[in-house]
Amino acid sequence: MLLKKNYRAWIGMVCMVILLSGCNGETTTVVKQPEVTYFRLAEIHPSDHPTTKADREFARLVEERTEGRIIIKVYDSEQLGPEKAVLEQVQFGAIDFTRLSMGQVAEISPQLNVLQLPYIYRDSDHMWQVLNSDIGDFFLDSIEDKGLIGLAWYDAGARSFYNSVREIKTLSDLEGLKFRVMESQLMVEMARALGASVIPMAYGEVYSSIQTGVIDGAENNFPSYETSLHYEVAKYFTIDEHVRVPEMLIASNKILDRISEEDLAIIMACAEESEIYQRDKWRIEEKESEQKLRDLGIIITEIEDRQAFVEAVRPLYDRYANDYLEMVERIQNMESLE
Ligand code: GTR
Repeated sequence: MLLKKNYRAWIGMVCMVILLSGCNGETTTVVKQPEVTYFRLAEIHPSDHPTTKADREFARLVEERTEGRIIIKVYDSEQLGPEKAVLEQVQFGAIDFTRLSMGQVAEISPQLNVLQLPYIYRDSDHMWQVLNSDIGDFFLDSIEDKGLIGLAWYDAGARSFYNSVREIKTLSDLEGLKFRVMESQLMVEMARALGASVIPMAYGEVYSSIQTGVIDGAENNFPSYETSLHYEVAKYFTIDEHVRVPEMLIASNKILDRISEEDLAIIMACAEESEIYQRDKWRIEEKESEQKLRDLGIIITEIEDRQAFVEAVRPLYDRYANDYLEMVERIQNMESLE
């Protein structure tokens, strides 16, 4: 269809001036107010999370570039529900926009698992090199048959384990500990392959589940660990970086019933701009977050045997990317830009 390619299209006029001639021969000018279309964007993170800031920047750009004709209101902190339910509602069109972890979207579009295989990227620059290539475009467009419009990629750094019990230095330290993972089959199998016990659950339940001892810990990036306050109940953070899960800014294709192709093009351009904004913000705030956590006395441990982690999850490549093994090789061989 439409999408990425069309966004440089001409933007139509906003106001229509209708000249009416009165019976007495005088001319009256009536300015017809443009109609405003309101949309909702669902975000699970709180308002101080770097990704929520990028959602707001996206909404700001859309309002500015459509001269107020389209207003997107950002509902953060899971106000519109957990990610799994939000995804369903976006498919139905009950929610118009969302920013989701690709881990969630991969549950309905399993080809996306290729981009979240454990240790597939060497680092953040490598991941961005892939996301901004034809491979990234292919996967962003690949969710169209699920009623979704992939607008942009956002960064979510690398995910690592944290827990309330002990420092993790080697694979064997994970044994006997129970971790929450995202409601994603790949994430469940990945944590098991590393030797951990696993419970998939919604993000919003993690804090109390650690506090009450239902689980020993979870896994995430520094800004999420910090803004969710999970560090208050799980003070051992291990930098094992087992997976980088890109985030997706998504629209329901039901929005197409309410806006023109020209406005869709504007929205897509704003999404791309917000991607750059988010990536920059992420880079800065991820470091700030790590520093803040260190200052708070969180015990941050580097693993001793990264290669052992890499090898333990290797069998998942065949299970989750069997139809895409050539693409996986292309990804792995892609040079980082910086
Ligand atoms: C965060 C991600 C969220 C959500 C959360 C989780 O890093 O930004 O979209 O997936 O992790 O673990 O549920």
